[in-house]
Amino acid sequence: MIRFKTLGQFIIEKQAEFPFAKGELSRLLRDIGIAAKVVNREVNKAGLADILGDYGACNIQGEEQKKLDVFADEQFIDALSQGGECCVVASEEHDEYIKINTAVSTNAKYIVCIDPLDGSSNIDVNVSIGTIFSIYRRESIDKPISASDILQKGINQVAAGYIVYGASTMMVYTTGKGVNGFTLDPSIGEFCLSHPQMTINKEGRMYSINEGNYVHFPQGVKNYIKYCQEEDVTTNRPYSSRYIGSMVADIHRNLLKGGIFLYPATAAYPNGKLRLMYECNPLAFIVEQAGGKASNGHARIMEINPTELHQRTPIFIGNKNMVEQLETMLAEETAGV
Ligand code: P6P
Repeated sequence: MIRFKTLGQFIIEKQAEFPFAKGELSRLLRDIGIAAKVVNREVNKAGLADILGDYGACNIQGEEQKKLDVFADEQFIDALSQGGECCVVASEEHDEYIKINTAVSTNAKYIVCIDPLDGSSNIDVNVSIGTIFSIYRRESIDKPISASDILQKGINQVAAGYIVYGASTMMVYTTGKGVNGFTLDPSIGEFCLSHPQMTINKEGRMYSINEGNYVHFPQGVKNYIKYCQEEDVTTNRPYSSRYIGSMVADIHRNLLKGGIFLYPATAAYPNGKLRLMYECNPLAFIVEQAGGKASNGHARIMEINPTELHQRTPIFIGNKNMVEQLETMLAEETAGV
């Protein structure tokens, strides 16, 4: 007897909340869950199989592709192509978006932006890594697919989620009606509902930032780091610094325990390092649905108007009060306070 509701059961149950749903989004989410299980199997044995080490090719980011990166990309694209509910996949691993030209997908109405394996530099040191996905509806099935179908603001997302391959493997997603987390039970090969209606812990006491870039941070960010480190019992400071270097793992921890994740502009990444379409927007959707906030320092992440597929943005995401404190300090810096 399975004690927990499986992902498949949950999706079908929730589908009823969408009166005009015909099951396409349900099937799309299930397709993603299937690919996640296949990727999870390979991630779990990465140290054994000959899939460690650099693949040799480089992606558009100029980052060497680890073999697991490429494997994960293939698995998600294959699952989405087979499923028939997705007409375009925009992946971190491909310079251009990919039109799914199978007979069943030509009229599919969903577009998936995906980072198949984020944090892949952590693979070889056995640190948690993740998949991040964002789902949009194409503008119209009556006209050929174009960039405007893909380059949509984050507020247009139909659904978003991540899979974190860690001590356990979890899939967390939202369709705009709250956030739910599913833990993979390897004994039955099913994602089971383990974290219903996730909300970000009200008392955020953790800040996540790569302080190695400190000298290049905007002064407002430096002021905020100092604020986090000051003694003040009335506001539970100093906070704790926690940084994994894998965005999904850092955000997942902050979602459960409360906290703020910061990736400002740096010398190496003057526009920020993290990508808007398949990292920041989906995680912003999830964190906002869990009661948090996601900003580029002065504007809502999900209101940013995309101009190119792999564009980057600074991101400050987590507890609303923590993000707003950071935004205040950035504004004071701009105003020369
Ligand atoms: P840094 C991983 O490479 C990644 O894209 C995110 O998962 C992570 O948050 C960030 O980069 C870490 O970047 O510069 O601190 O190593």
